[in-house]
Amino acid sequence: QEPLNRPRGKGSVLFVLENDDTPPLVTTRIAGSPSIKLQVPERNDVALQDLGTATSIPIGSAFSFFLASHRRAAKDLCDVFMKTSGAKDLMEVAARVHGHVNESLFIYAISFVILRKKELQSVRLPSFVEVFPSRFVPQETLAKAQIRINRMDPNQREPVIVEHGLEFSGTHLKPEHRLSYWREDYGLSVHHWHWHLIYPVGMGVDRDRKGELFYYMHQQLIARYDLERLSLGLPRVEKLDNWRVPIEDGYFPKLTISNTGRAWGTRQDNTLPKDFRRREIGEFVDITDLEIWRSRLLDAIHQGFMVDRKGNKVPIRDDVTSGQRGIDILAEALEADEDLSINYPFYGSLHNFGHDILAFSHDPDNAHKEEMGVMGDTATAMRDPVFYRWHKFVDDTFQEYKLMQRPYTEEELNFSGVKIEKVGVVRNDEADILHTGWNKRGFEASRGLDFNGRPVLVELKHLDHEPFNYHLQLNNRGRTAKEVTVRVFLAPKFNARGLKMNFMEQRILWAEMDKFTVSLKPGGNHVVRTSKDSSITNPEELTFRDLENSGTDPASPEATAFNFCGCGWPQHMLVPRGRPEGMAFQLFFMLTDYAIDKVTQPAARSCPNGVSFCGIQDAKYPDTRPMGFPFDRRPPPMILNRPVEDAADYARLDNAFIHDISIKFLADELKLN
Ligand code: CUO
Repeated sequence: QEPLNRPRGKGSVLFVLENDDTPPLVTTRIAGSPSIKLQVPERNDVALQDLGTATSIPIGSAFSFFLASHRRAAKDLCDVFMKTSGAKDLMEVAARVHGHVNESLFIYAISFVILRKKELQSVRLPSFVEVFPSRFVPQETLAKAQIRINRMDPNQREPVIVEHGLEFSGTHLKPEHRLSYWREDYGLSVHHWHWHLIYPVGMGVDRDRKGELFYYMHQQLIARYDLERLSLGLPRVEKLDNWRVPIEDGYFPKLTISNTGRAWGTRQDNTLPKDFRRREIGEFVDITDLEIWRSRLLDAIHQGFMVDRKGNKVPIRDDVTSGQRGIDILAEALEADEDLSINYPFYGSLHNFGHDILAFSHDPDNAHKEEMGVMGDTATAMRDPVFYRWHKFVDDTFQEYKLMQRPYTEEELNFSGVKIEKVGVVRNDEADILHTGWNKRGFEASRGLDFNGRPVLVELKHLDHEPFNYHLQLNNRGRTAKEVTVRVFLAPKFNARGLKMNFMEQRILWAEMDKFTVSLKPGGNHVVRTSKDSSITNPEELTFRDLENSGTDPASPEATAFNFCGCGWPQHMLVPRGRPEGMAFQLFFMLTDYAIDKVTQPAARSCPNGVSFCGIQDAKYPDTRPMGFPFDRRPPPMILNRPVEDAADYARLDNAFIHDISIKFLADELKLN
């Protein structure tokens, strides 16, 4: 297919670039102004030599935020875009640059700038799936659509519909293939791309608790991966901490990088990681470097301090009354952000270079002129099984730090005066049994690729669940109203051997389900909360077709509110799969004092959801407790004078509660309304 640049459909694309061959850009309208269709403007004030290193990444090849040289290129292009004023100026400058820089870099930089410029708040980014359909749908499937179009009656205007899933890239011959539907879920990839877009490294972005959120969001991602593995009867993911032995599982993405058709690198089973020597990219790292950095980071963790560039000892602890928590300092050094790391030359760039070594293990020195594997790109990395093994290692290092922290005291865990009397989970009048099954969602491939100007719809299969409500019976024993934070977590009741887990085994499996604030009047309160409002999830992004079908003006506040916030766990992935016969899970509820949890700050531009994993745009993270509280630390030895053995022992406290549920996988298409 030829990449497309012309808009179709009525009124949905208001700013369009007409001159070249990269995907549809952005849909926008400045509030109140009529729609503007932009022809390529002559902008001689933007010279290509002003773009710095932005032109250094070849067109059609992969762009990796894990490579320092690519981050520099992104910074240079973002600087050019940031200097513009207003949507029209940005679009004109973008049009001038468009076609001269790498496509992925271009979309990254445009998205970066739109998210950060106040005057562009009404600009809508199209769904990433519709910008780069070739990153979500195999080349073969797209080619089939093209063949059908070629044979079709030219007068037929009905869209060609192609399906993708449920086998995804695997055959089910290997155990890891059974999880392909999860790893290759479009929503997870879109979330991960957006998360790294709003919390980038090396871009001079110093957001509140950025390092800590890097730890927490990825910790939760691994926990949820394990929930899915246990649902399928697979053991929990194993960390990749020996980089001198072959990696058992290969990965073959079958996707193309951009719309020019170049394929991602593949990795055979049992590939040995090798030193990274890519002269054309200008980056080199040895496995020995990774080992030295890991050793230095572990020294810091166990000694309780890091060493800054001047040789000063900087203590790292989570108990701080001001300044950064230790986890934040440690994570900036481990991820690593070259601007924010306490000592970049000394602690290196362990996590980023790990991605690179794994992304290039099939052709580390470019002998075969192969592209990087999907581990190199934040929009595709989650597809590869090795991603989870790598991030399990990263998380294990953070957990090593967390275990050095003192346990919370009973006083810190308790919140006297409030009591959880009873909880229940209700779905369609049935209590405490959740249902999962398959669903599908349509995206227009013909926005990002040209199928002779004909509409092509791809239907992507995905896991989903029937929505449900939490019912909480809460008692406020005080005389005045009390504001409380309700924290909800989910974990399997039994481990892979079918045994009940102790506190420490289950501790890192607790997946956050929700966190919200309620005001309790004195006495009894019945609180109902829908799963659709979860603090981790994002509503499904609107597609072009959704907008057209609903008759929504794409520039209307309803449309933009849903769309500038691409970050957030996909709503359809909130509930782990469970088992056909039902699988035992536990919900843990805890009430904490909102007066302590509250962050006082001016109202900010806020996304409707996804706050727990994504924070709030241009504002502080809205919870003062360490992320993951109360499961981020070891338990105290005793609660109410009895030893703590498992999570249920926390529920001895009036403000905590544990509740058993079952998750049933229906293995069928869900009937959702
Ligand atoms: Cu999100 Cu490694 O940080 O992929």
